[in-house]
Amino acid sequence: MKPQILLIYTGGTIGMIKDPVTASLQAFDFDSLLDKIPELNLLDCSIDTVSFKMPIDSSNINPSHWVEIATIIEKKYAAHDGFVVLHGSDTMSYSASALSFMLENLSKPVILTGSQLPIGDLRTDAKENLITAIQIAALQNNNKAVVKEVGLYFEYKLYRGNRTTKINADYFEAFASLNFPALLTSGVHLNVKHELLLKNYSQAPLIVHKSLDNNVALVKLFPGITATVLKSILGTPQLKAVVIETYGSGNATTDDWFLQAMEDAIAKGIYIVNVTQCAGGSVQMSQYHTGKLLEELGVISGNDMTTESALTKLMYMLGLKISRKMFKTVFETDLRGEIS
Ligand code: ASN
Repeated sequence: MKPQILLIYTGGTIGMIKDPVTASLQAFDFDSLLDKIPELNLLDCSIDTVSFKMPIDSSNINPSHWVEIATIIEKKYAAHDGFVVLHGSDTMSYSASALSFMLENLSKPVILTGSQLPIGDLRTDAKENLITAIQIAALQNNNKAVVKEVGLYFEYKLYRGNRTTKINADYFEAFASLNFPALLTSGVHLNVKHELLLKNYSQAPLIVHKSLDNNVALVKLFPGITATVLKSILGTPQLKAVVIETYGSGNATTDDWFLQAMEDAIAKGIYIVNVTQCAGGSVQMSQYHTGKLLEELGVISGNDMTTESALTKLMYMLGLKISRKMFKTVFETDLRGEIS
């Protein structure tokens, strides 16, 4: 039997057209999108489609949309062999990361893709991205899915979704996964790096976690950041966790006001996660004195996680209501291939 693939359309440039009056790009309906790619009929799989009622530019994505996508996957899980999520590129890495945590025991592919140019554009990158993403979602070995995780396919490469970051607003090669190699490259053949794929040997059923707590914040350090700015963020009502993008291998200023602000926040019960603002590499707080002080205060290490992954992992873990005693240990544990 041909693999049965579900295409979930959320919006993004891939399905946009130019507004004739304003010349800005706007989402349009999914059926018109499919009409633009008759090649889909040539693929060796059956394709079902479902679309957001109102397709959106991915800058408008929020956790409720992640719940919507995860719920569609949950409802259609038994009847389909793989899922392709068409998504705007701007926040695709956040959505891929969030979905990776929300979908526990995944044993089928969930591949996010989109494009930099609309599908109707003469030079579009949408067709290759979409067609290959569907082929990847349909890949099987002895009737079992080859990919059993949330991936992001863009410009000839499949990445682990929660390792990606959008790095370019113009180039077709819009994503990078600096701390983990591509899972598959597309050339004349699809070259799968089987040894890198998540294995999921357990026969456990899919668990879909839909409770996400977004009482989180992100602070990027820069030389000159003031105590007022930092304290105002840390004083946000209901704030439960903060990702701090530090320098290099997890270093920050050792000024008293900064360390005091960290200590006060932690004493109030706010979790502080340290990720590096470098595009690649890992936090190792014990390497320099300027990181060691943070470690001693109880700051959680984000290791080599992306900011997107750290933020969404926090939302997921806060939603799970993990105990204060266990939170640091669980956060620093690799749950879905997000940490090396
Ligand atoms: N603004 C668009 C989006 O993220 C960008 C894109 O899809 N290339 O929805």
